[in-house]
Amino acid sequence: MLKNMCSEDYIKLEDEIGAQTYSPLNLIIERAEGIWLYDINGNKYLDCTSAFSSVNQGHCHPGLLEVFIKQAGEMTQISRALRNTQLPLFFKEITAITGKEKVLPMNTGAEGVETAIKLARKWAYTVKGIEKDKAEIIVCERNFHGRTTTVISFSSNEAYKDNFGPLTPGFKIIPFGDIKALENAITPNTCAFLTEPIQGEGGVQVPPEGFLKQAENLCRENNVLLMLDEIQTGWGRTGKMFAHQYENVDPDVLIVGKSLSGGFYPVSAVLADSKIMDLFKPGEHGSTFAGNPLGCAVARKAMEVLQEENLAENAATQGDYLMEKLKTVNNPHIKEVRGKGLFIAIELDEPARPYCDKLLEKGVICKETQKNIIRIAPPLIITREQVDFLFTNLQDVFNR
Ligand code: IF1
Repeated sequence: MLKNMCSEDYIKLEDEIGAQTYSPLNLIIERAEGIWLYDINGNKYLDCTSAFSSVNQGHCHPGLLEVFIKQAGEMTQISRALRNTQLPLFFKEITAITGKEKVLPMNTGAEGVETAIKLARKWAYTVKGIEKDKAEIIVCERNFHGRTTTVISFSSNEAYKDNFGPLTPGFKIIPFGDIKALENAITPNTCAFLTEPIQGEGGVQVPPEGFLKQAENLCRENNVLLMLDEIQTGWGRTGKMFAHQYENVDPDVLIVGKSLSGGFYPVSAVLADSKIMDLFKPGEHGSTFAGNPLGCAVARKAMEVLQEENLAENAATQGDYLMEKLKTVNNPHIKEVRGKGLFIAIELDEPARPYCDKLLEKGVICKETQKNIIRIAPPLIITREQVDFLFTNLQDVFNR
């Protein structure tokens, strides 16, 4: 670190040398703990982003730190060319918590989605009997599943695709939550329906009650795999361990990431039962760091923390409480308050960024999405009094 660097020095350095793929808030954070972030000027902020929902357990969870340090001192990465003491235990624990028979570990969410697409296509050709290279996957408008070239190929956001062609074919887009559209989109070549149970980047879009269960039934009737991306909705965020549990849905393929490691290490995974996962043969898929012992050790502890601290239940309790209070805010620019658990959005009829800037002045960090939506997703450890602090500031900003 250059001696006595000020905010401007950090910003200048980052912006001069880094690819400009984000427009971050001009805060230089130097410490994070629990629900709090601290900048280099000694200011303290309540983090309502949870680092894109990757620290549901709270920043720098002490139990995770202890496991991270211990494992880092013994063995961090040895590749899947060898076996290690952490991987099978991670496999046992993540299949138990998700209720699926088999698991394929990866690193990022996008890699998990890519893995699921490969699995669905292999199932299409070797099990369903779809003609080679004709398999179709149905996805939803306003989906967000990652930034790789195949994944952006099925984005409905032109800005995510423009200048990145040629795009990967084999995807159909339907309106999110529209069961009739899903039924009409299914053809004999359809191998899977891929969706987020609640769309995150799309603006915390909650589908109509029963949509997921109807989609599951349609998929079963038409021999189509239901693949759920719970990378953001998973790990307690919506008030249950997984959002699909609200409708007692059992996806054929489940994709998880983000808070699977509590923010200590990129860990993602694809889960499915044997009849699907066993289609992958040695040499057909992999990744240098996937399944590494450090990531596995942290992920095991991250899942344990979620369960031992009842964080899904806390998300339900505090989220319901906050949602009810937000619905009492009387501001003509608020179009809707929606969400589940601590996955909440305030939709406005005007840009959201000015509201986020005012919240920042009050020590609350919220991120806008889709320009007019404020997303509120604090770590799931938030207490009732901290929710009251958050609400008081939201109320002040909306009552100006
Ligand atoms: C960015 C936010 C978005 C995701 C779902 C897969 C992935 C993500 C449902 C890919 C990633 C991140 C990526 C980040 C913005 C952020 C985000 F809502 F969480 F804020 F986009 F919606 N499926 N979401 O939400 O996982 O490869 O990133 O590990 O790219 O700007 P990844």
